[in-house]
Amino acid sequence: MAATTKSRAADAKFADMQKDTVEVNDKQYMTTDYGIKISDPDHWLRVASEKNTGPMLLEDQIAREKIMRFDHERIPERVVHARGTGAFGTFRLFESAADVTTAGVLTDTSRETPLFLRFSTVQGSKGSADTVRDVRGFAVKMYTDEGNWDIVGNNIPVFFIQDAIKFPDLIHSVKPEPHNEVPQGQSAHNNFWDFVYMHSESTHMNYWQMSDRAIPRSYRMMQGFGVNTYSLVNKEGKRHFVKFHFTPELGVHSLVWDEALKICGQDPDFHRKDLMDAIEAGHFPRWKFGLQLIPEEKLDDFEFDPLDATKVWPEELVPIQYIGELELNRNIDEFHPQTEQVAFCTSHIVPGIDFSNDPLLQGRNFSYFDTQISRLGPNWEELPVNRPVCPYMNLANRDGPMRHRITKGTVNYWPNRFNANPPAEPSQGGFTSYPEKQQGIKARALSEKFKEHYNQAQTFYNSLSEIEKLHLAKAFSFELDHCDDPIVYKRMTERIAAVSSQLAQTVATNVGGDLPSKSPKPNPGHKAKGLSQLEYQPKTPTIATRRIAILLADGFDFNAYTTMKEALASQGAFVFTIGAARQGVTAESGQKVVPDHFFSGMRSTLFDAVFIPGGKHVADGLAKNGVAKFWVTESFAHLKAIAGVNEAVPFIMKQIGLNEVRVAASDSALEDSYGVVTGYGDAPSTLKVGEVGPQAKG
Ligand code: HDE
Repeated sequence: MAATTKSRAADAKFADMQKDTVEVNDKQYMTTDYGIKISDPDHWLRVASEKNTGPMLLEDQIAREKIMRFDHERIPERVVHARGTGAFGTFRLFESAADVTTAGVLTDTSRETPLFLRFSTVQGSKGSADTVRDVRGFAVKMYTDEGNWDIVGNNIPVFFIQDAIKFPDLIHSVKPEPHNEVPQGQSAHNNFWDFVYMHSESTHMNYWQMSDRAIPRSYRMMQGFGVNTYSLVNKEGKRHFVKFHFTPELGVHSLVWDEALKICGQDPDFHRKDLMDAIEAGHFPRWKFGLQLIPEEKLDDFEFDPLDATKVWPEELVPIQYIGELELNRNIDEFHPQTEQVAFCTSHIVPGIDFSNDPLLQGRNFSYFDTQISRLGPNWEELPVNRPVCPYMNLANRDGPMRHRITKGTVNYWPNRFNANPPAEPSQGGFTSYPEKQQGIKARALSEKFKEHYNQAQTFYNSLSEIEKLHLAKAFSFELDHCDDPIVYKRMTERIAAVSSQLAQTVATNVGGDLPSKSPKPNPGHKAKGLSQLEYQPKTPTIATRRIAILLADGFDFNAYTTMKEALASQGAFVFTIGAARQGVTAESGQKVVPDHFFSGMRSTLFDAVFIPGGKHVADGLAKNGVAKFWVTESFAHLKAIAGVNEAVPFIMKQIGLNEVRVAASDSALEDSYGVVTGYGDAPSTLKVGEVGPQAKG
């Protein structure tokens, strides 16, 4: 019973999927898979001796179907990106890119293209936690009028390796170690850091991965990058190289590490639920879609090779041109046939788009199709979530296990005497490859510029704010502290010095590496645009979909509670009442409120902010409850916004260790107040940023 569907008349994919959708209801009798009605689903057929203790009969075809079906109900999990969640949505184009491509999806501004987007983590298995430190997958399947177009991207714009042949080694090194299958959901172990030390090309990616980008607050608050270089070809046959960008409307936000670690245990499905809840509530997440373009003849004009996936194209040199928008607006109805069976291929492009000689992309183009065959079988593209919305048919691509479609006719080859299923001319929309001139000898080699590995890592690090740098130092230290082989953590601190000797000193001190005396490569201090995530703030700040907790015990101020709750909910915030007991708590004025959760059931880590109304409940309840006190202390430690009125003010101050007015209200008040807002009188109008502490009374 899928209650979360948001139907959109324009969504051709939604209509298409309906053909294979059934509703569970109380009118349809239970049947076997071959259709007979079942009368007793609870007992296996047996020899009913006097006391019904006789043997079970293998003859029971109903029981056998059920058990054997169950025995085979898993498909192999993805070898990487096994843990994920997805949703349907729409792509809209605001500005035609007809000057650079013929692709309808990028030129026809009247279209709405349906899509499916799957987010994922990379390292952990299907049942691992959402908030681990990891790269996030950002895989988009657009069901365009000319066929499916997949952008199989990440939330980080660069990658660990330059050549696809190293991918199995990279993944083996980061996955749980072979002798003990440890650790799950993290790269903090010997093998990973051993491998990346041996690949200085990974350095740039390591910096991104150790930054706050790898612990996002929400899938809705991350960027998406195509990473690899594709081509766009226009109607004159001119080629531009292109990188694809998705920039979230909500800005880029992260958890703090301690919080991320705790959420792994407290709510391993945190990101899944966050996405579904937002879509369910009609707060559809949106990303601006942009292109970075390099004309073919300019490919050699850069000090780096634009086809090297360990490098970004600096925005100062190649600005992003935003031309469209991606919106997620419909939750899935069932996980397995949709999110689990969706399958992406980097090789799935539509006319007007082409590949490049990016050596990582070329390898990926082989790998994805191959892995889908192993995961889902050769007919994987027939599955409802994977099939195109445009007409499709290929006489020769047929048979194989689980073929679903029935193709009528007497021929299964081309050419045939009936001219059945003919190819299309380019003028009729047939795909043609860009006629790139190629000449060379066979060699296992990369271009000269691929050999430079540190410049962009330095620029990335230099461009971070102080707080981001601090987090990065802690992340490197955490990871290397989890390596117990000295050669691994000692060598890695040496490598860190190639980007920043100061950072290397900090990390080496923490983890016991050798203190590098000088950097193997001077850092000239270059900075660039678009690298610090603090640059990505929402245009219009919003609390919509932010989770806000209100703490209550017996004796709270009912008026302050309801006024604040309504004020927050009216702005689209998700407000939760957390109380001493789910039995109910009673206000000073006698009203009873049944909280959504009790203090230990739902921790501060799962919320963005906390409010405490005044009333006797503070002294009589909260101040006597260790978990309630810790709620406030922990919220403060995780940099959450905290608000309180009247009796709650001294209580909050005590838990966070502040007891004096910090600043008067000013532009920088919010920052200087540590995100604590307090007031006396009627909430919420009384709450003032920057008036921290009981002395602010007045
Ligand atoms: Fe993947 N990758 N990858 N990858 N990748 C897979 O395909 C591979 C790479 C990415 O939600 C697999 O369907 C090779 C870069 C995402 O279903 C597999 C190489 C980027 C997803 C595979 C790379 C990615 C995958 C496993 C190096 C960012 C999840 C299951 C040459 C741009 C898609 C599957 C989903 C999944 C191979 C490198 C992103 C094995 C060989 C770079 C988001 O085929």
